[in-house]
Amino acid sequence: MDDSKARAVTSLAILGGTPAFPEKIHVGRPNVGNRERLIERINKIVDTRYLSNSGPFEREIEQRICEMLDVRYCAAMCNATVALEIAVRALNLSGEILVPSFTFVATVHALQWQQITPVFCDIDPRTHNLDPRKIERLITPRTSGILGVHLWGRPCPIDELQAVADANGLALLFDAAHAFGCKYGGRKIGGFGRAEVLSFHATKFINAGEGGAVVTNDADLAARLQLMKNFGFSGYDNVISIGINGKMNELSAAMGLTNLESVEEFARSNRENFETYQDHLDGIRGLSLLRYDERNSPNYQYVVVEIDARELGLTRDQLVSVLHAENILARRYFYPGVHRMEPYRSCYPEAGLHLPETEALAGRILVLPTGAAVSSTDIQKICAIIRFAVEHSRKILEALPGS
Ligand code: T4K
Repeated sequence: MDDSKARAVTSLAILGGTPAFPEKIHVGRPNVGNRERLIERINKIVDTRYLSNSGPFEREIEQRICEMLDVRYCAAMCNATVALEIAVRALNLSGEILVPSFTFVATVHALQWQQITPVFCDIDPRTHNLDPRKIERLITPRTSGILGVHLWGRPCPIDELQAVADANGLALLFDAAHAFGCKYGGRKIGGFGRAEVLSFHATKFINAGEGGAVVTNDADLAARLQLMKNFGFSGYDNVISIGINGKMNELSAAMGLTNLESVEEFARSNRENFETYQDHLDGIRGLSLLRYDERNSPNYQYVVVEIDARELGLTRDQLVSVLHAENILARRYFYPGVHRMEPYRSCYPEAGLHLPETEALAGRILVLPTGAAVSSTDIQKICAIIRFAVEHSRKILEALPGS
């Protein structure tokens, strides 16, 4: 793509050219650590025939997470969605919980699944996180908590949210699915609020294939979490509470432990990728790369750009079409906002009226491929395609069917 001047716009795959990448380039390609270490652990699992139910690796990963995040207790679970459900249940929350709509749908499903009404609060367009100035007016006598999401690993305004929670007697908890290893005010994410929920899904910074965890400094809560994730069993034949199957199996724990050993390497390669994007997208008017604050030790798992269609000459969705045709599977996370997905769209048809920033942002955001499996050369090629498409936006629009 260096020969952008000489190239004809019809060489773009969307206009009939050959895709720039023969294989699809994904946003969520998993980071995988040392293969030998993983196989060693898997061999151990097979040798001992201990596959699940408080196995040694599940226990070890809980301990390891506590050490790494400076928290007292960790309950490893099968995924973050179930972990969120168990957390709100163990905290005895009910009625209504304030939550952003600009998040992955699982954050909100976890509440609805527990028959708790999600009350959507708008975000601050600068941070993409809950806007604490908009929280208070949404509190009603039925409100029991606030569920903040550290979106893209950038921490919520935790102090402000905690102040609102304290003033109104609400539980504050966090969906920290994106924020493993990140900090707020010099402290690691994990120890804030009543509890924080981590995801170890394949696409996350640290993955266990599928996995999640609830971390907390509250000993009673931690005991309830351990009970609830294991059907309420307290020893053989002794069920002492409601529970579900939320356990992390040994294969997942083995994968998670192995990947935790590579946390620094993943952070480094994500950061290098981010910097390559930064260098090569620089100066494209109408496209701005979401910045991370180094003081918060970001994990750079998400490379997010915001599109101003008027300046760029292409809408976000037109750019997505250009990229997808080239086999670059950029994603529109978290379009169109949870309030516009079912069942929320039908249950709360008016919600959008109070979410102007969420609605606007959901139309502007694009997430680009990164992770250890995406090379610097790939990224340079992706950026060159974006630049080329933007330079030729008018011709692309003229040539596109229906224009
Ligand atoms: N809270 C927040 C804020 C979250 O973002 C999430 C999950 C959760 C809670 C719930 O956590 P978990 O219950 O999942 O632990 C993906 C992930 O499935 C989801 O975990 C994640 N957020 C969300 C942001 O992204 P999709 O629908 O985009 O998944 P999918 O299958 O399209 O995968 C994304 C890309 O990754 C694909 O283009 C292919 C690639 N990929 C995916 C997998 C699974 C691979 O290359 N290899 C793989 O193994 O939701």
